[in-house]
Amino acid sequence: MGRYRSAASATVFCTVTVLLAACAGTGTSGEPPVLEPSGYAPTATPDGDAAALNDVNGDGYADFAVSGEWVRGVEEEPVGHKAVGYGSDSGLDPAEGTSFNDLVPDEPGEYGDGLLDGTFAFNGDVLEPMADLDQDGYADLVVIGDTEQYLVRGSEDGPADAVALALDRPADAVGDFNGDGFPDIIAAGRAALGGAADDSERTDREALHSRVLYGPFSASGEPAATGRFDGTQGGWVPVGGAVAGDFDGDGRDDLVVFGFYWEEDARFEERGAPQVESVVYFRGTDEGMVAAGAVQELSVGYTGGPVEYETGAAGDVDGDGDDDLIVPNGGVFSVSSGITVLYGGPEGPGSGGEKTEIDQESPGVPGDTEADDMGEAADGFGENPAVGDVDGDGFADVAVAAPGEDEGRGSVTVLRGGPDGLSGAGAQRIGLDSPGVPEEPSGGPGPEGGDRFGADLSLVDLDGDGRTELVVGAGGYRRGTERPGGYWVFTATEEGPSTRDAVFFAPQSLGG
Ligand SMILES: [Ca+2]
Ligand SMILES: [Ca+2]
Ligand SMILES: [Ca+2]
Ligand SMILES: [Ca+2]
Repeated sequence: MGRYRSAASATVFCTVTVLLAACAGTGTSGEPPVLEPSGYAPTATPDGDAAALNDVNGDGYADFAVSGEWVRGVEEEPVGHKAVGYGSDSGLDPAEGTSFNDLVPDEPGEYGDGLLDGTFAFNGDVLEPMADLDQDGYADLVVIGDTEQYLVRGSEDGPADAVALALDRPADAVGDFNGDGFPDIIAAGRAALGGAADDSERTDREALHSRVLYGPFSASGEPAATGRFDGTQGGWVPVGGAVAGDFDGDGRDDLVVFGFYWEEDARFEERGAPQVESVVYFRGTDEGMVAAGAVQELSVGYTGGPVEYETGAAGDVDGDGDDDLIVPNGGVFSVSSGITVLYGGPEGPGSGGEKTEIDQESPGVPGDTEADDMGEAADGFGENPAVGDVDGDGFADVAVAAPGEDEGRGSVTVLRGGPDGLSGAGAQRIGLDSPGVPEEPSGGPGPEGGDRFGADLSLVDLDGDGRTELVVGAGGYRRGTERPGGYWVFTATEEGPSTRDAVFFAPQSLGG
């Protein structure tokens, strides 16, 4: 995130997806870049700490949120579960979590349809990072719904209360978009709004514009100011997702918006739609979000067929001070077959040097490139990218999933950043079959599907040592006849995430 810069000579920035504690460290001239927070205006944190990103209970350690639904069996309603687990000097203790199911209304059915019986589905309806939006020293959670968004306020005891935000559409990203040091919220205009796709009679296309709620927020959820920008290209391009990061390195977060539309959609022709682009860059400025053109390497424009990209992640993998954009080479209608890294620069993503593409065949990338019964293309290598500094060298690293690998058992690969950007050199693969991973592989082929290890992924410094732990979710993880799903926390060492002393918990057991 743009405002997280070193107080010393190092010029490495953190991003919204790099968690605060990942930025902890001491910058010293002449040494490799070290990440240090000096970002959001100092607040009255209990321990005097300047920032509280992801620290929901204000104890100085970043925390982790679980959000999803569980279907126990046939004809049973899905049960939602939202909880926070807390970091500490020894990492995350699943027994200490707090659920906040009672603070926000359920949206039953939205994610439950199509779930396998007895499976856990991650629905990702809590925005990352968890930032201190009301500036009381505790990170807060933004819970996303179709038409209602909630600010769940942190406290010494974790999630304390929830207030509704004045936002009638799904929130997409948290970042400091106007550079005043206070985190803001953007709702770009998610596909749920309809847009061109299902609203042929709509005349008020301005109503489909993207919204910005500028912080700081009051205790009752009132933003300091609000703004709008045309993130939906006149309402014609519903949004599949958005990634925030300071791609031009000016200290304000920017936004890459991923369109969600079909080029073949007849309405584009019939109703006289303008030329549209699938992936667009918006620059954060003092005056609001300003359209700065298509992301050329990704945009399929008006004639490129169905949009292939879902969303990605942002982080400074080459340590030059500009956030870089990491995107799976796949999308809503196809599994990923690798990732593309577009380096940040003065003109945004793609203007900071030649792009990097990494797949399972790239030098240094370990793992199974043999096709199984479902075919190698079903691996989905590159999905769910997460950014953090796993080895504490000051360069952001990237974890990606291949949830379909090995007939659905799944795996996770950690790729290292460095002065030349992201590469396969030194990459690590972790799966349920890796030595030392607690709990045995349970899934595999068959109509019930596999574990899908890597279906959820985060890099977060839970023990505050400057290296981000790897947190992996597997929604299909089975115990006996049920699939409660599972999470594993792999502690980061100087060599990166280690399977030694890994912690396992079932998602719905966090916080009781
Ligand atoms: Ca904490
Ligand atoms: Ca707060
Ligand atoms: Ca910027
Ligand atoms: Ca960079």
